[in-house]
Amino acid sequence: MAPPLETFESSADPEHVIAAFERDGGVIAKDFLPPSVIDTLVEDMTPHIDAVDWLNTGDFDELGAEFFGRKTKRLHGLPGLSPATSDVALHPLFHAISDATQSPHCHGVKISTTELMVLGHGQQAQVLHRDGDSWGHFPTPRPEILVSVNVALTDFTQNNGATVVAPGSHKWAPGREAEANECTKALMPRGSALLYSGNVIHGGGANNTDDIRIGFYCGLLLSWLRPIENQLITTGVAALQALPKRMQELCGYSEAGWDVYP
Ligand SMILES: O=C(O)CCC(=O)C(=O)O
Repeated sequence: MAPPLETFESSADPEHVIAAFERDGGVIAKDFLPPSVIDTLVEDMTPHIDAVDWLNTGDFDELGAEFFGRKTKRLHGLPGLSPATSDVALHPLFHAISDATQSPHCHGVKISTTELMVLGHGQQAQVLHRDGDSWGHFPTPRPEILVSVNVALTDFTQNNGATVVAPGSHKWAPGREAEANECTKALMPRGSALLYSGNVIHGGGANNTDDIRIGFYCGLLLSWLRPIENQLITTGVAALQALPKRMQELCGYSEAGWDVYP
């Protein structure tokens, strides 16, 4: 196993967090959100989790089922399911990392997708991958097109599916794959968050417990790339209109792009 990702207090000097993020391709932020917000997110999401089946998000071929997980539930349109989604998407540390690593390449960012990732008993380890490969026209190593956060709504443990990360792999030459001894698990208590580069190799871990593991994902994408999720459809215009203005902009609910310019 590789050494663990560096863990910071969420109140740490962003410069130190950014330096570790740039070095390793990911960091863990302790107490990313207060317990009351985590409680609200869990409370708001639970009926929606209960309402869907495993592998709920599509009509998958074998490859898709394997990748998205036969014992995984995925929910989208999260701003419409919980207003506390804004606490994740607007988090100052998330934006400090995004600003530092993405602003050289754009005049703003948009949410690529919001996704609740619920791993159930028996979910196998996911194929390791780079999220940035969704915009595969850019060969690796490439600029920081996507900065992601995965907030632990449950503990992320050795056995319940903590995200597996290959530190440093955001800088690897194309074609290099991660060996097991080059990976580490993002072990973290509920309320903490994994912040990671769209270029770092990672994947959901195996859940060998009877409990579910819930990760709350949000990605910030260079504004000139097309988000994976269309929030106008998944969240819906009425719910978007109730959000703070900055959140609306991040969700693409704005008349045009110029209002995101500094
Ligand atoms: O579940 C996780 O921790 C990560 C999942 C993931 O990387 C993905 O679905 O792209």
